Amino acid sequence: MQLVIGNKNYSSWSLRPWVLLRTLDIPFTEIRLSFNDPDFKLQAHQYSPTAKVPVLVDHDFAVWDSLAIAEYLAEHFPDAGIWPADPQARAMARCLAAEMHSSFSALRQAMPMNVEASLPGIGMNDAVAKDLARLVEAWRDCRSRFGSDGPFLCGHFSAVDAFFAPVAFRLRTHAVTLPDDAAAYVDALLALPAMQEWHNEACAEQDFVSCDEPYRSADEAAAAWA
Ligand SMILES: N[C@@H](CCC(=O)N[C@@H](CS)C(=O)NCC(=O)O)C(=O)O
Repeated sequence: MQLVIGNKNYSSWSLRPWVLLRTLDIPFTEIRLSFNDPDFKLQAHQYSPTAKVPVLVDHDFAVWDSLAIAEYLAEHFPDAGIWPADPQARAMARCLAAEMHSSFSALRQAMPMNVEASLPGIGMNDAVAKDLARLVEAWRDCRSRFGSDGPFLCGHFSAVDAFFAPVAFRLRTHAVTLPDDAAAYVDALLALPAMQEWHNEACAEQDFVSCDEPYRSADEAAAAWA
């Protein structure tokens, strides 16, 4: 299996299946495309009809949406723990992954993933605060009902945590202050070996994408990366 991804510094959608595969030890080959490459669209279109990343390629079959990738993996690796075993925990995990997939637009827009950057205080506004309040409530609710066996939303790491992995980087980059329980969950995500691997590779990329860097010039980013 191959996973086609974008820049590790910026591609929040790519991180979800990548951290899921890595953390659950499912072997795959990574194909990284650069958003800076003038041929990005052409290259991505070779794998997906949407010309977007991520794409999971299984022989000649493409799955081009992160939620569909999680479900495809769950069907092909039923013992890998992609979703929690308990039916109610599984249903809640799916609700939260779907909510992350379709909501939190203020947070996504104002605090985009930029792994290597430090932008404390930038991006906060009323709509973001509302998204954050919902995140804290959702995490607390899931952990209190299903999280007793470990630090993740349903105890053990599963797909729902992979869906919130980009949020952990966003919150760290923007130095968002959280209640203790939410901060502990973010710390657990950031401490995953796969997250540390992604972080190190993102910092090593040095592939500045100007439209994703509204607060810095290319020179400032180059200096930060040096
Ligand atoms: N629904 C898709 C969204 C994929 C998506 O928007 N990917 C972005 C990268 S993070 C992309 O490929 N952008 C490049 C473009 O639109 O040209 C998923 O869940 O995988």
